[in-house]
Amino acid sequence: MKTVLVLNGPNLNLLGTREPAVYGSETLADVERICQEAAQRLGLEAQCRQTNHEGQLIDWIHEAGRLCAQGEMIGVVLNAGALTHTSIALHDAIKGASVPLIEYHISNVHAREAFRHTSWISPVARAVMAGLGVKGYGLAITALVQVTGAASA
Ligand code: CA2
Repeated sequence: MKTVLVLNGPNLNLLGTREPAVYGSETLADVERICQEAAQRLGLEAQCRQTNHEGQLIDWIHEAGRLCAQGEMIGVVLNAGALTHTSIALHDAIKGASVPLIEYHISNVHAREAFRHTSWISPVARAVMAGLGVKGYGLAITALVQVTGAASA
């Protein structure tokens, strides 16, 4: 069975503990359940990981590039948190790994502060989705299958 990698960056381990008006009351564990269910419906296995460290995200993206090249993984759903708005290193990693990637944000970043309107991920993402809450992770997995033409196996 092919896999899909779901990566969450800095502070997303705090989901459900603060700022419910912005991010909802669901936790990271709920996100992982949503991803597993969506992947299962599509004949995939979801691997969900969270880190507060930029370098760890970069290492995982490199690994995903190798697994995609081997046909074992269909791509990545990435919520890079605030690194979205700052990290040229993540931009370079995604470009270098040639990995199909959907950029996802729980909140509608374009309806928030101006500094959240810029993304270093968007230019190297296959698609960008935002503002659909935690259920959006499942929609992003479905979108990744559609844009990559990945058949379930
Ligand atoms: O909307 C999103 O998913 C974001 O990627 C979340 C990031 C933010 O910096 C981006 O602009 C948009 C922040 C993640 C922090 O998550 C928290 C969740 C609950 C409590 C505190 C932080």
